[in-house]
Amino acid sequence: MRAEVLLMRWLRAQTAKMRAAKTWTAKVGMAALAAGISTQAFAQDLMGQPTPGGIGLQPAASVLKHKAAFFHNIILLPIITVISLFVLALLLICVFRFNKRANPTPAKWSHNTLIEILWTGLPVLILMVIAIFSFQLLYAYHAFPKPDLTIKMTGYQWYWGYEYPDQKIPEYTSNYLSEADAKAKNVPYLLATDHAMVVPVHANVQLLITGADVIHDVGVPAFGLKTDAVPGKVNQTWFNPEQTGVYYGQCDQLCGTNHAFMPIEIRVVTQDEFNAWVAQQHAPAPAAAPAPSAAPPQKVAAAATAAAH
Ligand SMILES: [Cu+2]
Repeated sequence: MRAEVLLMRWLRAQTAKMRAAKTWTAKVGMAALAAGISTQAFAQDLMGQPTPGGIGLQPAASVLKHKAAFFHNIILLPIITVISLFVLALLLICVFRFNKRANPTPAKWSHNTLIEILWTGLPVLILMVIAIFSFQLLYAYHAFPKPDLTIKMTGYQWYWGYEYPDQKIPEYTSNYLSEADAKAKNVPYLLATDHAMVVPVHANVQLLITGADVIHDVGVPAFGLKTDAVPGKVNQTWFNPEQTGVYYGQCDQLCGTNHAFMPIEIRVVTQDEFNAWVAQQHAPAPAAAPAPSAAPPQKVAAAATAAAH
């Protein structure tokens, strides 16, 4: 944290100096530094939701996401960067050393066995390295641990339904909050919902995912989830939330006009809070379906909104 503050101060001082200089190179440098400063300003990514101006992946809140972030940040990104710089260097060499002026009489030879072996062999090796880590990640996604909780998740045009078969909680629907409601509750519009999915922290949550009408997709970046909800088929995925909080996701498969209006809100609570929430679901009406700490809108109201869509 301290180092970040010092770095920002230094960047600001440099920007001021360059502004004073006013040369062409100074202007380019200034733009780069300004970009650096704005990245610094947004470096603190929000947990469970997108950060304005943020770059990179959302912070991880489950083991799968940690693995996915490692694969992206440590394996793929460096390889892509090195390859891009290498190709750029080759291009620049061609442009500057072998143009008509610099190289008026080109060599006549063609074919070089060593280089041909290298440019076939090296890419194969690089792909094999990527494949090893890629398959590890794929296996991790499919190594389902013994579930502590099972939730059936159904995608509808355009909202989600959550059912807890083992807790005998029948399906309730989850709709996005209007802009006014979201503002009033100080929650992100088009991410917050009226009825969140509620899960206990440190539990293996098994999601059984299906679609009721067209193909939807469960995308929750903080947990590394991205699984299609296909009509007539049940797909399975899992996550184990590492800390309590609210995590937002969206439908990740273009599913019709209101595709952007079916967010996913997952509320991770303590085991006690979860038990209390389950008990509340079984309480006689009218105190139906309030998520902890969220204002308790009625199940009936949600169903009505859903029907209106
Ligand atoms: Cu959808």
